[in-house]
Amino acid sequence: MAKAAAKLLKGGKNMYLNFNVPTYETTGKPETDRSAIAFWFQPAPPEHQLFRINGAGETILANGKELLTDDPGVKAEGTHVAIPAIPPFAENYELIGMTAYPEAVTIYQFQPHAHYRGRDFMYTVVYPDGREEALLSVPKYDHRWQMAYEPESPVKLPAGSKLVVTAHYDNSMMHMNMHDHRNSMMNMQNHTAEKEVYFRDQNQSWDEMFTPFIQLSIDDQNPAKPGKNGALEIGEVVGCLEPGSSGTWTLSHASEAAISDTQGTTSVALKAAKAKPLGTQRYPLLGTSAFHPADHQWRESRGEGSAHRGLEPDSHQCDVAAAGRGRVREAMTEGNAST
Ligand SMILES: [Cu+2]
Repeated sequence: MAKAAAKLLKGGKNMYLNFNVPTYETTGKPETDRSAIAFWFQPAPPEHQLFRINGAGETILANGKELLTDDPGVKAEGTHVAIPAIPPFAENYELIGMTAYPEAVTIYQFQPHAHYRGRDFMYTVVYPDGREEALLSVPKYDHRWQMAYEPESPVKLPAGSKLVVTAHYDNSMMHMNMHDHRNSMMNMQNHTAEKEVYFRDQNQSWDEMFTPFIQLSIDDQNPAKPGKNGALEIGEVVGCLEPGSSGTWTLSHASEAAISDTQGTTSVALKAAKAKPLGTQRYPLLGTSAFHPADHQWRESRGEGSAHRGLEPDSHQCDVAAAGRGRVREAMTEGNAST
């Protein structure tokens, strides 16, 4: 870990360690614990404080549809939304998470986290100029190894970047056989492909999680001088989703951007967006490739489902072909907040 950044360990009673490993499931018989822990203390105060966060959890889409923060249900651990259960035998349940970063940050480590059904993870950054870069691909995720991946050198995200993480879950017979979980009767009963798998709040390994963790520091944040300096705002616009050539998407007939204090979406906000008059702005949409808009039947199902975060199709109110009307929130930069 770079010496420029370090964790702050406060004294007092609030610190705890959470062991999240399969062997901590009860087996019904006495077991020996051989956990060990070590700390490396910094000889001098670091330049930056290190935080571990769900790096792409502000907006989450399940199988192409954005989850609203006021959807009914228990919020999945580490997220602001209730994630629908994985159906029995589902082989390719897809979750996409994203977070826009209004401030410049540096990423030191990636820790994709799911449970037994987790199959793969892909971390991608969308830079403010629209360039996309794959940061980490874990094609064969294995819950038994809780890997932390460190890039050769820390990854710098300029203010206005967006982190997009795609994960797939496999609840098929084949996948569950591949992972041999015969260490207890309880495990056998719970690790079967015939079950719906829930994203609970407090959960067990046979439940699921979607927490693409990262360890990051905020570039302008100096532990000696707390406070935000020059952060961008999150902007919200309403307009018509319009496909362009070569896979690009534009929000046309769009409103002026309004400042938003959240990246999540509520059903109330979507309703308000629908009632809002259209404008005359045009915004190129960045980072849409992660959503495979065509794969999510945007064109086929307009008027029924949502293919892009915060976009609620309503073709009657947009006079462009194959368009939907929607609401988009992005970190505003000169590049993507102007016409
Ligand atoms: Cu977990």
